Amino acid sequence: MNRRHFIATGMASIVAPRFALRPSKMLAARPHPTPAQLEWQRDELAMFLHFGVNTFTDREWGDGTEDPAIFNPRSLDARQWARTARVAGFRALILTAKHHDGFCLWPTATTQHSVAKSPWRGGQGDVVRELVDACKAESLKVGLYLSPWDRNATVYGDSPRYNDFYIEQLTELLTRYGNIAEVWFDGANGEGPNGRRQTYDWARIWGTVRRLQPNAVMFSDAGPDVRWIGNERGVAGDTNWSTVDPAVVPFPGASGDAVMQMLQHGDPSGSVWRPGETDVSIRPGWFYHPAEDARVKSGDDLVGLYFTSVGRNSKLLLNVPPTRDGLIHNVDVDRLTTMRARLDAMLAVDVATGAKVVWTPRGDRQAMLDVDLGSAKTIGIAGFGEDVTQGQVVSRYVLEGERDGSWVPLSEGTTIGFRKLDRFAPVSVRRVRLRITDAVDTPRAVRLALHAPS
Ligand code: FUL
Repeated sequence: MNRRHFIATGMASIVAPRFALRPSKMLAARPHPTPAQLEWQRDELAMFLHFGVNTFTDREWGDGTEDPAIFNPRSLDARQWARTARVAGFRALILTAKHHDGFCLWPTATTQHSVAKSPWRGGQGDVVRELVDACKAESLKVGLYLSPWDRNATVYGDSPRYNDFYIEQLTELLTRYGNIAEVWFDGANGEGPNGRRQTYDWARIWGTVRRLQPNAVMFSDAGPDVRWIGNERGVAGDTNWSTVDPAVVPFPGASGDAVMQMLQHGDPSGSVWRPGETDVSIRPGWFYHPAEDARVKSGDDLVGLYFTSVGRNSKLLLNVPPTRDGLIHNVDVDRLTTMRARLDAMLAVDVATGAKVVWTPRGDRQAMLDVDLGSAKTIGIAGFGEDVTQGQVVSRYVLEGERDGSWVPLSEGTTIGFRKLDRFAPVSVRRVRLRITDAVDTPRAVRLALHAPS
């Protein structure tokens, strides 16, 4: 099932609330998404592409001393990346335009450590341009990762000078290539070649992105638009609020238990809307290593990641690193195809379509959604969604099915947010009900979808 289908069927099956909700409650301004944040979440899946000199040195972190001549992806075909992504249901590609080694995949005026000094396309190549063109052809959005940590730049650690250098790189990327949907700021911040540490001017960096690409979302531990989910295993918090207290994670790379808690779970009383993005690699490493061809995650593993990210009010940013030839490896393509086929088989049919659905508010913090399927149906997966345009409020719920005249629990949980997916033991039921048993504000009608067991 794709996102539009979920929303369309879920919304269609909801009958108008039995009681009008009090307008004063509904207008209380809880934090809620900007149009760009909402679109980012609706997209559900983005593909991450870690590619650069590390692809050729077989390393995960380059030290900036690489000879640009090693970068020579003879068969590079960004269209193959984009096609693979689109067919598997991804809506955006995010490329490491520069990783920690400082090697730039576009011909920048800021450093010699770039594709312009490589034999690839006779030194005339531009991976960012090829990515942008391929995404346009396949109707995908483009995102760029520009590592703040730069192990090649001699000015790194001379904070004002490196901040100028970094802003110049950012400006090139944000003015030469049309619309950029997401700018990705990594939290890794080590020492530079001169042993000095850099103090980043985040206010200036974020301000530059806002000015040059006002519709882009910015990712980092500290947002400002979307936050890291706190691990690289592909697992969002089972309790996952899209609101955070910004003071707890003041800058990218901040550490400590409170930071990790905030990234993983958010905060129901947080003042800022900053939903979590879940990044994980299809392989053990972020970059391509031939030795990992036999360790690519299976289609079922990827389905599992979808449930622990998209299915927990997050977004999945799945890394699929191109090979030294500049292509996504066949094994990875195969696993993505399997993932898409399984997800479609599981979620494409909503047995609650056309069901009689009644939403009944119960006081200020509770509500009930009654669903009559008309006849007994076997279900094993449920999807829920709040109208997050008004904020996220549900903090506890239970889904029940009627069996022999009594209600039995099928699944229960805490937060719902934009989308929550639950899997449970298959059961044949005609009636189900979703009881919202607690919320941080008056809940609005929740979307519901029901699916056969996988
Ligand atoms: C980390 C980096 O150090 C890794 O190399 C990778 O880019 C990952 C997505 O973020 O912080």
